[in-house]
Amino acid sequence: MERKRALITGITGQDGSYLAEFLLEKGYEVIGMVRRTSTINFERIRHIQDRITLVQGDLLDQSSLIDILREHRPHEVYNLAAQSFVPTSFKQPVLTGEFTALGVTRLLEAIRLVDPTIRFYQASSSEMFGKVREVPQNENTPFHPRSPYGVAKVYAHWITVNYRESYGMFAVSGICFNHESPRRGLEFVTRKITYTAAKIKLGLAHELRLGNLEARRDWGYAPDYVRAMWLMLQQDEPEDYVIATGETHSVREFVELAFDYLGLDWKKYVVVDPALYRPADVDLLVGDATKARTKLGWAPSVTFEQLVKIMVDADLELVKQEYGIREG
Ligand code: NDP
Ligand code: GDR
Repeated sequence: MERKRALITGITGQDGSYLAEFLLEKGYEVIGMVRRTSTINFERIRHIQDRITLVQGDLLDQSSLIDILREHRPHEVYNLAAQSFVPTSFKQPVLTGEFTALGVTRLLEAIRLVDPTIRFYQASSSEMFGKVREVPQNENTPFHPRSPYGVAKVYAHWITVNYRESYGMFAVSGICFNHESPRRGLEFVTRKITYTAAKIKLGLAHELRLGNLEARRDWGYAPDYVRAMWLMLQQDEPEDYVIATGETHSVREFVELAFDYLGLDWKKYVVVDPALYRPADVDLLVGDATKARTKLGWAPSVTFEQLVKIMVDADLELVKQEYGIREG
């Protein structure tokens, strides 16, 4: 039987790297789309680089997408590429729209033109829910995004639905709530907390500057979420799914747990910096993943407490390596 081929955009990101590992284990041939950069940024995929094919392309460039699909003929496309950092979307709203919203139309158009039987996954986001309309949020909760990023994701979500309904394409969205790991970018709040707390523990930093401590998120473990992405593309019918743990915690709780685990009193180190507040924030996210549990048989495997510990442990090791600190 022909080996299945998958194209992953955003393979250099947190989710892209875990998804690539997951698909390799399933026996897939994995093609990863990367942008041309003057410095190589393959840290997250270096360990699997000899088992995947990397091709240059950009969501801003339509013909690069068409060429990649023509040449590699994937059976599945996972669109994980995006300008994914919410604060940057306030500073670069137009560029965020180009990547995160219109980029999806470019990719869907490329699929429609080259081979409309390709199965397509869109990385939708709980940021689309934004302002609280109901709790918990499920597939039918109305959207009210609170950032240019959230607005761009709503566009991307609906264009995916539209290509499914207009052209009968197998195009689905996973509405994923926040998911974290030791590979999370350092600017996102969880990783900023665990990395800085590890440095404080080792005497290499003395404060942690944060913005809104009261924001509440439904935080899961990234490897669990990439499994859900794959499951969505293996179904008979293309449908959208919420992926979440169903638990919500504040930024403050994350901080407390991480510092407690290291035996530190967080109040001595955390400084609230108004400059880190967003023009508009999302106050409360908690997802209802009943549909994914029932139809996909999906469930998260890591609790909030375990997630914090996994990330703190990994950052302690990393900081020791970075600073050449030996045990003992
Ligand atoms: P990351 O920020 O870690 O990775 C984003 C990826 O997109 C990187 O590989 C980046 O490449 C790539 N990229 C950005 N712009 C372009 C472009 N114009 N053309 C090609 N590639 C581009 O994100 P995550 O892995 O955390 O998230 C994956 C996706 O899921 C994103 O779309 C995100 O918005 C969405 N999402 C994430 C959630 C989460 O909690 N992690 C929750 C819900 C949705 P480069 O390395 O070159 O910058
Ligand atoms: P989010 O993640 O915006 O939910 O988007 P982030 O970790 O950036 O923020 C979560 C909450 O923490 C508050 N916060 C801070 N955030 C950051 N980054 N830095 C700080 O210093 C800080 N202090 C407090 C924020 O105000 C916010 O309320 C992530 C991204 O991965 C998106 O791409 C994805 O779609 C959503 O998760 C689901």
